[in-house]
Amino acid sequence: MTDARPPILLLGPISPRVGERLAAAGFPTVRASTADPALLPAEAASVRGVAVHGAAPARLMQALPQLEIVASFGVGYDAVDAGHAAKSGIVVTHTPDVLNEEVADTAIALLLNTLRELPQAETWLRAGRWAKEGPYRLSPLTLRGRTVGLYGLGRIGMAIARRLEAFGVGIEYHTRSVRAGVPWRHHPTLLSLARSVDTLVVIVPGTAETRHSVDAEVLEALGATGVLVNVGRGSTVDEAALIDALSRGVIAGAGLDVFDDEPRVPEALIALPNVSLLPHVGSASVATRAAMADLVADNLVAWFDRGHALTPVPETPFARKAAG
Ligand code: A2R
Repeated sequence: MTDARPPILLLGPISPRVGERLAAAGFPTVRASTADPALLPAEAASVRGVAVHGAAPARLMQALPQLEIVASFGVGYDAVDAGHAAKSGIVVTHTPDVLNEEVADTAIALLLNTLRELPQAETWLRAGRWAKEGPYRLSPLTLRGRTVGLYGLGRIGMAIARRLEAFGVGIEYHTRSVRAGVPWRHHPTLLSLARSVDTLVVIVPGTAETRHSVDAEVLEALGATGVLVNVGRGSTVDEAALIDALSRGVIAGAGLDVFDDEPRVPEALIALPNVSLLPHVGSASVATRAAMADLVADNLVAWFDRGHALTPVPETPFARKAAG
């Protein structure tokens, strides 16, 4: 027999579909706009699950005495304190796999936009300049003849690599451990990868280890024709070093979907002509965001109905204790 449906806290700008799915399954929901414990609704005392898009710090978990599960929207969960959750016996879930192909599509689009200046060419047309002034300029950069280094070859990295194979470019990668069953050259360090390729695609999680790992030295190693694409986390790239490298021609260009302090993007980056910038839209289609919302809700339902989350993060591989 399952327990009476416990209240679930919907936190941050989470897809309305999560609340709809939970309500349809009989869970009462309460809302909070931020993780600030002082702003939690009175029902917080009885909340046993949280669905969150964004930050779930330790202080939030501490303010919810009955909390069993934090279901995070998105595959990256760097904003959720999974270490604290693990110590407290709280399971954290995320939404892997359902966004792999969408994010990989975005990565390829951003790579091509950066190299071929397609957004600028469209702006040229829309401004009437094609008719008045003639064709848009030839793009100095091309994907032809490039070797792409993947920094990260997990679920999404593999989906990007499969696409890149079809584009006929060289592929190499850096991860901490060699990935079995792939034909591409592994580099034991990011610097070795950057020295070997001219195009670096970042698709690693935002962790203490990856923080600012794409630094001045790595950018220098990419070289003057080098292009950086980041669809992982903004924290992985040292933004000040990147702006400096782009301004001085140390590398040729960058395509960024993620930033260090979203939604604030440095003016110095926006002012550069050799960048293509997107507002973190990697997984942002109606269909993929719906699949992610469904997985958030399904994790909560599975936890309270069957005692196992569907997609827990590695730090919290818990099963639910029997009630009572
Ligand atoms: O290092 P490994 O062998 O665990 O490979 C993982 C790699 N990775 C790293 N590579 C080098 N240095 C590190 N410190 C490091 N930490 C992790 O990143 C693996 O190849 C890849 C992560 O793959 P998945 O866990 O399957 O993540 P997924 O679903 O591909 O998403 C990647 C990230 C998310 O965490 C969000 O931040 C963003 O993409 O959406």
